[in-house]
Amino acid sequence: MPNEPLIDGTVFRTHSGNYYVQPLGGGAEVVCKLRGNLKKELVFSTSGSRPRRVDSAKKRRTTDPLTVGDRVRFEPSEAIIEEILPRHSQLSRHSPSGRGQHTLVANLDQVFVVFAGGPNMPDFRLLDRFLVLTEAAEITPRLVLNKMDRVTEEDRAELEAGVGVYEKVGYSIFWTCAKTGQGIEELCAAMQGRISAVAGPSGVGKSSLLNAVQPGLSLKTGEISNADFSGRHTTTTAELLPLTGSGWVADTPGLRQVDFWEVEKADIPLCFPEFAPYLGECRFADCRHHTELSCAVRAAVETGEIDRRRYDSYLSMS
Ligand SMILES: Nc1nc2c(ncn2[C@@H]2O[C@H](COP(=O)(O)OP(=O)(O)OP(=O)(O)O)[C@@H](O)[C@H]2O)c(=O)[nH]1
Ligand SMILES: [Mg+2]
Ligand SMILES: [Zn+2]
Repeated sequence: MPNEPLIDGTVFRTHSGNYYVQPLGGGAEVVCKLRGNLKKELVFSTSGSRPRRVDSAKKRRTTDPLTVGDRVRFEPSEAIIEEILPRHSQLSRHSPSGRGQHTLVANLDQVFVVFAGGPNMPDFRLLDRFLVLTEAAEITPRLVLNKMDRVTEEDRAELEAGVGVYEKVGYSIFWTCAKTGQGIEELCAAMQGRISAVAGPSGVGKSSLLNAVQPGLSLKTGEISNADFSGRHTTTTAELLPLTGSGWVADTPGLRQVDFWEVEKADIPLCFPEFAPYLGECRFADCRHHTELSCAVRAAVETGEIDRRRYDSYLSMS
């Protein structure tokens, strides 16, 4: 029986059964343990109004009872977590054992998908995958074009046109340079009061950006972290880093597209926001928007309302 009122907090680090909790009302962090029987009864409640894809995601087995970003209630005198509050989102990848899912960060409000603007043109198809995977987890993606100092004059117009497509879709865009500080203030402001993560290919400057956003973090940069192209998963869990003012951010070096859960094919059209006005307008209710007759999505591609390259990305993953 708890002998003091429970306190709400956010788990920001986990380490061998210890959960570092920041009380919501402020004050010093508390290192908690999880009440033993909580481990077994972990079912995150669903609101009922959530789209189907969330419910199917929730049914999947989790290998970790509690992860960074989780909101908990703990009993302060004994530092025991008594309750875990429902998650509103979770960013997951296959568990290291290959069975079930491993949640990297819970309750993310947004993911900054980082790509390098130069010296090479970003791989827009890979970018689309990151966006779809973030959308599928119902987390707001934001797009960061880093290394703007490496963009050559002759590539600039093409880059701006390519990125303009995403702006038109409605994504917010950040043009940054971790070296010169370009765009860092805007990034800082967008992270205030929220739980964020950075994701993207290796070497694009995710850790460098966070070091610029929050001086003093001293995140390792330069070499490829978790050089792990053999297909083996590292067991490193993300940690939430506190931001000056308010908010948290997770640097997720191991996060690559292959680490994400497969998105169910039927959900992929929902992960392209610019398709939304046309879904339901197709002749066939089960239209996959490939070669079906009277497809409203394809018609919108023909008229240019949907960008053809984005549609090609859709075809490649659906
Ligand atoms: N010119 C230039 N170099 C940058 C910029 N941002 C980062 N870099 C360099 O790019 C390299 C990779 O940066 P990291 O921050 O380690 O990249 P990362 O995305 O965290 O990579 P992983 O942790 O492997 O996923 C480092 O040598 C950085 O110094 C930038 O805006 N401009
Ligand atoms: Mg890094
Ligand atoms: Zn269709």
